[in-house]
Parts: sequence; C-alpha cells; structure tokens
Amino acid sequence: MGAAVRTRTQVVIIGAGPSGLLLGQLLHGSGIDAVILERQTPDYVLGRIRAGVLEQGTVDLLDKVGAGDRCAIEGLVHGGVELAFGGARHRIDLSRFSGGKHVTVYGQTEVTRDLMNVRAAAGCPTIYGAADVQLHDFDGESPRVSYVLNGQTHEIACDVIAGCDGFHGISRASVPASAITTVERIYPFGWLGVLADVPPVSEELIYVNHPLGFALCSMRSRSRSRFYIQCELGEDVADWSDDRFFDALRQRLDPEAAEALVTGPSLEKSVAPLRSFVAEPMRFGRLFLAGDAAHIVPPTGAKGLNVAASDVHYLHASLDAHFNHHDAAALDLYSPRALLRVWKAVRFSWWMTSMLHRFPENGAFGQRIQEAELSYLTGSDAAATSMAENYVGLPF
Ligand code: FAS
Ligand code: PHB
Repeated sequence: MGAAVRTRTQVVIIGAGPSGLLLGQLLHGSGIDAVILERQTPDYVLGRIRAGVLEQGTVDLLDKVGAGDRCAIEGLVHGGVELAFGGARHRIDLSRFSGGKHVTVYGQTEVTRDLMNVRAAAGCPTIYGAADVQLHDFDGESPRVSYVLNGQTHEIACDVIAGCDGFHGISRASVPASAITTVERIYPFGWLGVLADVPPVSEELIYVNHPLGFALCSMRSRSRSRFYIQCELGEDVADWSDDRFFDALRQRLDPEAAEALVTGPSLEKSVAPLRSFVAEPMRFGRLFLAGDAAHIVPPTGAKGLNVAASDVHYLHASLDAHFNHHDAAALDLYSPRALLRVWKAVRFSWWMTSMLHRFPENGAFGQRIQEAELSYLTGSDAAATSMAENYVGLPF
C-alpha cells in the first residue's frame, strides 16, 4: 500500500509474502516499527497459487495479528488425510493420533490477502514495486537498504534487516559465500498443479502412490479444488491441456475417487520443481532470513508455509526481546532455535516425498521399501502417530 518515503525504521523487511507480512504485523503488535519492501504488485503476489494446508500454530499466529477471522469462517477443518496405494484408500486419523489436533485447509492466497488487509488497516508501510533492492552494512550495527521506486533511488537506515524474500530473493544472495553453508537435494521430478472450480473428489485430501506417479487431490473450498500430478522435470505446462491433465489424474485415482472426479476449466496451471534446501545459519550480523529465503521443502508434507510461520514466530520473539527488553543475547538465539524446527520439517517433507513418488532409479528394491513403508504406516498406531504429529505440526 502507498507509504510516505521513509528514511529510517527499526526493521526493514524484504518481501511481502506470508513471511514478511506476518512478521510485519507481529512486530507492529510489539510496537516495533517496520517497513516492507516488495518488488511485485499486490495482485502479482496474490496471483501465485501455493500452499493449501495450515497447521494450528500458523492459524494461531494469524489470530494473534488480527488476520484470522475469515480463516475461522471459511477454512475447512480436517481431522484426517487419505493415502491411496494398490488401488485402495487408507485414512490416517490425524486427530486420533495427534491428541485431538487437526489442520485447516485455507489457501495461501487468502492468508496473504488477510495479512495485506490488516497491515493496510493498521497504516503500516508496505512499498510495492520496490526495484533493485540492495542490502548494505548488515555486518555492522547500522545496516541500510536501498531500492528504486518509480525510477528514483531511496535508502532506509535501520537496526535490522529481515530477509523474507523467498528462494530467489536478494537477501541470501547478499551474504558472502564464505559465511553461509547450503545443503540441497533436487528431486528427479516436478509437480504439475491445476486449480479449478469443481467440487473436491472427497471430504479430505488424498495422497496417491501409483505406478504412473504421485497424485494429490486437495481443495480450497467445497467448490474449488487443487490437484497435482508428478511430472517430468522441465515439463512444459503448455503441453498439458486440461483434458490431458484430468485423464492423467484419473488414471492414478482409486475407482471411487475416479468416479467422483468432476472436471472443469483450469483457473491456474503450473509446474513446480521439488527440492529440499537449507541455508545455515539463518542470521548474518543484523540480517535475519526467514521462510523460503532460508529453506525450501517439497510440498508433499504441506510444510513450506507452516515452517515459514514458525521462523517468523521465533524471529519476532528475538526482536521483541532485543528492542523492548534490551536482551543482548536475544538476536543470537534466533538461528539455532529456528533451524531445529526447520530440519524436522525438511525431514518429514523428504519422508513423505520418498514414500509417495515414483523413483525409477531406486529400482525394485526401492519400490519394495516404499510398499513396506506404506503398509507399516497404515497398519501401525505408532507409525500413524509419528506421521500425524508431524503433519498437524510439531510444537513451536
Ligand atoms: P514467498 O516466496 O512466498 O514470498 C517472497 C516475497 O518476496 C515475494 O512476494 C517476492 O515477490 C518478494 N521478493 C523476492 N525477491 C525480492 C527482492 N529482491 N526485492 C523485494 N521483494 C522481493 N508450501 C506448502 O506448504 N504447500 C504447497 O502446496 C506449496 N506449493 C508451492 C508451490 C510453488 C510453485 C512454490 C514456489 C512454493 C510452494 N509452497 C508450498 C511453498 C510456499 O508456500 C512457501 O513456503 C511460502 O510462499 C513461503 O513464504 P515466504 O517465505 O513469504 O516466501
Ligand atoms: C495444496 O492444497 O495446495 C496442498 C495441500 C497439501 C500438500 C501440498 C499442497 O501437501
């Protein structure tokens, strides 16, 4: 939203995705001044179709900043998910195996919209269309951020920079290579996703392990569905008509779901690569990374947005202690604390991805291990408990 040109603030947040917006409102609630710089327009940010499942910890943070009302009304509470393999579906009772917890199905687009609205209503500054953002002197105690708006260069002096600018952002890229360690695994396939105004094929999400490849039947509401199929890396979405997509999806579904599948024109269609990626540490002097700027998980475990939320929770706690309680050690606590939960989310997302996708290079042994994993998971309370507590979200 429009903001008078600021030359000084306590925290410059780079990126107005869910991480940056949520951090901005948590800081506002603690009386800490922050300016968000976003290179895209609000509509562009809202147009990116991404996550669909929220952990309760994420919903609680939305409530804390006053952005949870619509989610409480429109969000779909799910107490279970279904795993389909061998032509049959098996329900994992998330609530039973997690001590009564659940997830909420509510799209990231709506989360972002709700956060944008509360930020604008509070009169907090977000500068959209901020081009050529550059970070300066964050290895000292007086960092600066410069950017170009409508052809004019501006600079903001601050105490802290929060890099919430996603995997391809400028923040992590500004850290000297000698100061950062990255760990990565690239998966040999992608996800082809379709959003369509058709009713979901079932009440809950269906994760499919099939010889033709992984599939996921998700939703945004009772009239809008989100579907994914595993596809080759580098697949061109232009080669996929709606009919071709739905035929491929239907072939991977069990008979009941295939019968229930209603097709319709795609509102959005895209291919996403899958990777696991972590940058360590997540703090460099007065620069702090949060969300996709610091880590990426394959979406199979529905963790990306949710572990971004826990990063922001920890970063807010450290900044609140630093600014409001003059706690000298608070800033040091952020990275090690965040990484503990990040790696548990990376592990779970890797585990779900390894269990549900086709890995031709794994051979017959790898295939049999997958089948044994699925059989164990759907036949053991202990195994189901482990999956459930990770899927609903480990404690912050
Ligand atoms: P984001 O990438 O959302 O936001 C970063 C923001 O920074 C963007 O608005 C960008 O425009 C801005 N920015 C970047 N560089 C900048 C610069 N130099 N200057 C200023 N601004 C800059 N997660 C799930 O849980 N489930 C899913 O199904 C799922 N699907 C996904 C599909 C795709 C294609 C992608 C890419 C991600 C998906 N994710 C999913 C993960 C996703 O939801 C992220 O976890 C979530 O967007 C993280 O939010 P942010 O950290 O805010 O990063
Ligand atoms: C989605 O609805 O987009 C979604 C849901 C669960 C996942 C991944 C994506 O694991």
